[in-house]
Amino acid sequence: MNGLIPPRRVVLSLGSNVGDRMGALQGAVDGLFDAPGLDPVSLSPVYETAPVGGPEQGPFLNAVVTADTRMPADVLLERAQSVEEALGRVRDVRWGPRTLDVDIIAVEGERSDDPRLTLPHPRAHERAFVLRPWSDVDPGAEIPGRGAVRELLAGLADQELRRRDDLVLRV
Ligand code: GSY
Repeated sequence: MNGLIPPRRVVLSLGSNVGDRMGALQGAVDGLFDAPGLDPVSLSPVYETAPVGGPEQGPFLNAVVTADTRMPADVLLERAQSVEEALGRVRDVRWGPRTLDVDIIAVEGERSDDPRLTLPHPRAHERAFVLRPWSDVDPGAEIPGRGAVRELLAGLADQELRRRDDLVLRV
């Protein structure tokens, strides 16, 4: 061993429902991959989704990104948060409208109860806006302790989402 963490597959969820939503998602992709240490594997289609939880608010654009990295999960969290801040994220209301959310959904082989970064994400299994784009890019994906993403998604048919083929994210 050379002391390096071997590369691990990570899954990130992007969401925006304020201002230039597509600009925020593309800005997140640019910010995540501009710095070294995170190698893109796939970008999902973009979905227009009805808000889940929180106060009354406008529809989101959501997408999922998968990547490989040797970064420890806490360093990845710092990257995600600095991208949110760079895109002008203001955190006013819990579960309220936001210019950009970059959530770490899963880090291969890692489970954590740390409230700063719980892995896998504690609510991913009940959110179609995460599971649908994730299953597009990795149809065999599983959430440790929860089950197959495709099966979890089948139980969430009441959550509205519409694929936006006119909007395409690029690395
Ligand atoms: O945690 C992500 C922020 N968020 C979203 C979201 O991204 N999309 C939808 N559809 N609903 C949401 N509720 C919250 S909180």
